[in-house]
Amino acid sequence: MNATVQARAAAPVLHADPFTRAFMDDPYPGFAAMREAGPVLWSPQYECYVVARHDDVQRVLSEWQTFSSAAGVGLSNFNKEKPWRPPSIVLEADPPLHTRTRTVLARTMTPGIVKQLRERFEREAEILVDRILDLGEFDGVTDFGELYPTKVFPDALGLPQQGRENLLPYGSMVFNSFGPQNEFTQAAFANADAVRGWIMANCTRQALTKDGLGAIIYAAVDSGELKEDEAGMLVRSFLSAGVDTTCNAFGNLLWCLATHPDQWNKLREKPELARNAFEESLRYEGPAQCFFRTTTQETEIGGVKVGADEKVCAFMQSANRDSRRWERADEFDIERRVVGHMGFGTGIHGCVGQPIARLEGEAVFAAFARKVKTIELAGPPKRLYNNVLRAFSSLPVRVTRA
Ligand code: OVV
Repeated sequence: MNATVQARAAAPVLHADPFTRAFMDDPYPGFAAMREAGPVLWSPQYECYVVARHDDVQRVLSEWQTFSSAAGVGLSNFNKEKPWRPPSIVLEADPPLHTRTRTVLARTMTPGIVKQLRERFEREAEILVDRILDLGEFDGVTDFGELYPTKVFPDALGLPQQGRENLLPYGSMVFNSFGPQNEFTQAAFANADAVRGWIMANCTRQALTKDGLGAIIYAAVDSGELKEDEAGMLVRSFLSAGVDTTCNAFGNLLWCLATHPDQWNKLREKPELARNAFEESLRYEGPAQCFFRTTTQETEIGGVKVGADEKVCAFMQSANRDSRRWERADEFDIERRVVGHMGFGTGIHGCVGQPIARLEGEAVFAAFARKVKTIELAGPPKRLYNNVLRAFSSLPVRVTRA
């Protein structure tokens, strides 16, 4: 037995398959079992390590020197397998490349810019909530969760109106591709060429307006910080990471409110809790379940040896429910002190778009809290199966006006 094989054999075995419908229908018992089994597990099925406790997830996502992103942040190891698209120059990159690209992205999300966007985002939030109140009974995914982030964010970026229906299919391709090649990936890639073609064509300088966030990225070409094709790649990152995630976060929080009347009442009484309610929903039912890293050298996790060039899957959603870290981990509590959740990840790759995601969440759910009197499920929700995203495909909801 060589050292790698020996190390693998020393870790407790993960028997469950997290990338199945059965697991996704109710992942929490599976996550609890992972956390109980040890600080790090070995999945013989996927030939990767798995961490599921809060402290270990936090460490794997923070220690970028040991847990690299450059070989991809999905199961596929780019040192051994060809990526399906040119790797992201921010997500699938380590410093120093990551530092340079992230700096430019962060420039589009400053407090000053968020302040400028706020008025528009709040206006659109009112329109959205009025529309569902007119409907009375509506689908929390197609009439609510998907509508707002596919409008306000592309508008802010400066993306053309035409073809925006490609955004969610692209998100589905991107997030499924972080998992194994299975039925979900296959379905997501059914129309891949057309979707990818539209995305690439609309990341160019010519496609974008002169006054959006995209233009700020292209300004970094003019100042010599980026090459022209790198700017296009960073716009692609916005489109990959910024739409599907927020859509699903909205659906998930709506479900939380419809199924936790005590929390809904609290929010209705105090609409200023909207921001923290959104944050708590990212802990309790976060849209991004996991990301992978690749070890750059031999290391250990909780005393268990892990070899070099091994894939490690960090289950953020399990960290969010770890009772080692959270009191009443499985309770949805919109007044909870929720800092430290892993819904946005953490470390140098922690979500760069979180100021805009929070702005969207706060705008919509504050308007919701002010205008809605009652909310309840109007039928059984249906799950959307995605290797990395936790989401509904359908969420029948009934509301009445305040
Ligand atoms: C965080 C995230 C998710 C998906 C894609 C990307 C980033 C990207 O940079 O392409």
